Amino acid sequence: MDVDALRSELAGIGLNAFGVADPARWDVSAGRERQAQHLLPGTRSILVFGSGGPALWNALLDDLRAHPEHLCEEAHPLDAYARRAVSRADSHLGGARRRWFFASGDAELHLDFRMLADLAGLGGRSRMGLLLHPEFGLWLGLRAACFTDLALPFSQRIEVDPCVGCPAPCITTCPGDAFVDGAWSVDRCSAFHEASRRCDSSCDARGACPKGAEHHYGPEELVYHYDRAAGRPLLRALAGIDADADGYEGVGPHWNTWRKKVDVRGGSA
Ligand code: B12
Ligand code: SF4
Ligand code: SF4
Repeated sequence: MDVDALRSELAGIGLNAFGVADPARWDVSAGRERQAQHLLPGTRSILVFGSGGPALWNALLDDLRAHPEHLCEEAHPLDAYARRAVSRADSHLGGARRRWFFASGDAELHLDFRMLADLAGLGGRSRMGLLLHPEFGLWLGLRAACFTDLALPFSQRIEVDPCVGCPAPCITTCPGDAFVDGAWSVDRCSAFHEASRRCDSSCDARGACPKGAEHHYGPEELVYHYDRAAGRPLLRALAGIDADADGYEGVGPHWNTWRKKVDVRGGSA
């Protein structure tokens, strides 16, 4: 078992943010069927992996140029790429008992990854409703978590509010009036998406955050994450893949229907 080798292999493809959460703290807030002892009896640590900045996207582009079938055969190629990388690197955990979960919208079982990453010390809770990482700011995706019986030292949680002292350009820049009492509201933001196409392919509020601004995603990656219908053809073009070869259309994010598709709580705590 070599957790450092696992970390370093995954960091090499852009899963460059890592922390270890205490399952006992997770169990306090997770719904009953999401509690560690239910997901993997004997869990002693939860490893959490995120991707900061554009590194994962760039690694995906390299992979698709070499293996176009990875785009053509996957509805969500970035998520699929992260899963493949995890399944290759998993052997570093040797005989440890473990169970992996992913943050993708089509995961079999949804866990609240913002909460997991918070417990694993990856960042603090921002006004944007996103986890704000000390280095990558809001430019952090959460990708995978491994519940394991390995006893590892837990990462230090970031208790301080990452937005303290900031004049909050996120709020003043937002064209959709999506903040209520200084915090992002999913319902206000979704209502604006319903009424206007202004935020179809980007979020000005997120883009205005000064923290980790140097890790801002590039324009193509932004379109891919915010507007899959436009982002998928763009990804095909970047990877040099013909539209006819691609078996999928880009779909999502589902601004107004996600509550019907995603349940990360799974019953009361
Ligand atoms: C459904 C979903 C959506 C829905 C609903 C969003 C929402 N806020 O819940 C829609 C489609 C609208 C959406 C939009 C976006 N999403 Co989204 N989404 C998800 C998904 C799949 C599940 C989230 C969910 O079920 N929420 C429902 C409940 C849990 O949410 P809630 O009650 O509002 O949230 C409570 C808890 O999260 C809790 N909480 C407890 N501990 C902590 C700790 C911290 C640090 C935070 C921030 C919150 C938190 O606080 C909230 C209020 O009580 C997750 C992946 C996952 N499995 O976690 C990604 C996820 C949350 N989304 C993400 C992102 C980046 C986005 C977008 C920017 C779009 C995009 N394409 O990139 C936008 C804007 C989101 C924003 N400003 O919050 C990232 C967040 C990364 C981060 N750094 O925090 C995630 C983790 C996906 C990923 N792979 O990284 N998303
Ligand atoms: S997507 Fe648009 S409405 Fe929603 S927070 Fe971002 S800028 Fe505001
Ligand atoms: S702009 Fe300022 S207040 Fe808004 S999320 Fe970033 S740090 Fe927080």
